[in-house]
Amino acid sequence: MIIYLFEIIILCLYPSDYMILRRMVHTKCRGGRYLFSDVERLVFSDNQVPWSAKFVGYNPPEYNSKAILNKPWADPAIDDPSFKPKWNELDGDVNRKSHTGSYSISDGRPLNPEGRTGIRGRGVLGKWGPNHAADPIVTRWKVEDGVKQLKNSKPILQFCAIQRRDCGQWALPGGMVDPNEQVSQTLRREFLEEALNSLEASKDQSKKDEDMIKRFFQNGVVIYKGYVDDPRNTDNAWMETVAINFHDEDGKSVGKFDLKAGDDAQGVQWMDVDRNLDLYASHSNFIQTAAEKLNAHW
Ligand code: RP5
Repeated sequence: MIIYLFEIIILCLYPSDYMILRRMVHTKCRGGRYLFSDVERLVFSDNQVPWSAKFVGYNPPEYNSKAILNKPWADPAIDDPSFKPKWNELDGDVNRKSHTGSYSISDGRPLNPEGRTGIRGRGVLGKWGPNHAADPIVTRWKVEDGVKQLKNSKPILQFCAIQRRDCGQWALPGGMVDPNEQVSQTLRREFLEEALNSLEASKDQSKKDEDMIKRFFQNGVVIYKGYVDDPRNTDNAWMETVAINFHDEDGKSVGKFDLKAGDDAQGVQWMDVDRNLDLYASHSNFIQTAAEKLNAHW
């Protein structure tokens, strides 16, 4: 009740601070050097994040990585005369709609729906505007000698974590939704590639894994759909995801599989779920929601 009253007071007195309180985003894509570059993000205070907040002379540096130029999965440069994107729409094979609703366009560029990031351009991201991903949260209970392990009287959940090759951080085995791909396909493909190394498995093994994952991934619970606080986000390009929990209650399907890192992952493990997790982007928040839904220790 006290927290509720506090929120109402902040909402009435300081609307832009209230937005920050509710969203808790833009911590990982603000300040410091932009990934794989020597460009420093412009530094500013939390209440200057929303576009609605006044920021006289806001003029952040521009960064567009050369590594994505002419890649088949990437958009052309924003000023390429042949580039005529349909913002906020399904643009041919490319989904330019945002889970967050309609985003604004300013000077011909999409504007990050969660506000300023201190850098313009699209950084290392392939698409201007939303870049869509999908994250499988594969969980099982922590069991030792046949006994479910508890902490503070609640069972300990474990999830399948991968170590990202690009930054070394632990994360969910998610990935980008390919053009024309269904989210359900992306979830299966990314899990097979990153956590079961399907790209290097024998044909037989691959087939077995695929069948098992197809069955196991039939019943998922949507944990999150929306904007991701990803360190690659800029003022004009950002990550969005759909995170789905697939839980192996008795540990007899995916839970008993030997995990093997592959593709963009350099490590993989069953990781204990706990509030001290420090994962890539907003992944700790997704895990917290999954733990709460399963009434697990957090
Ligand atoms: C995050 O980036 C998403 O939550 C997803 O886990 C990931 C997708 O990007 P890549 O792993 O393909 O680089 O924002």
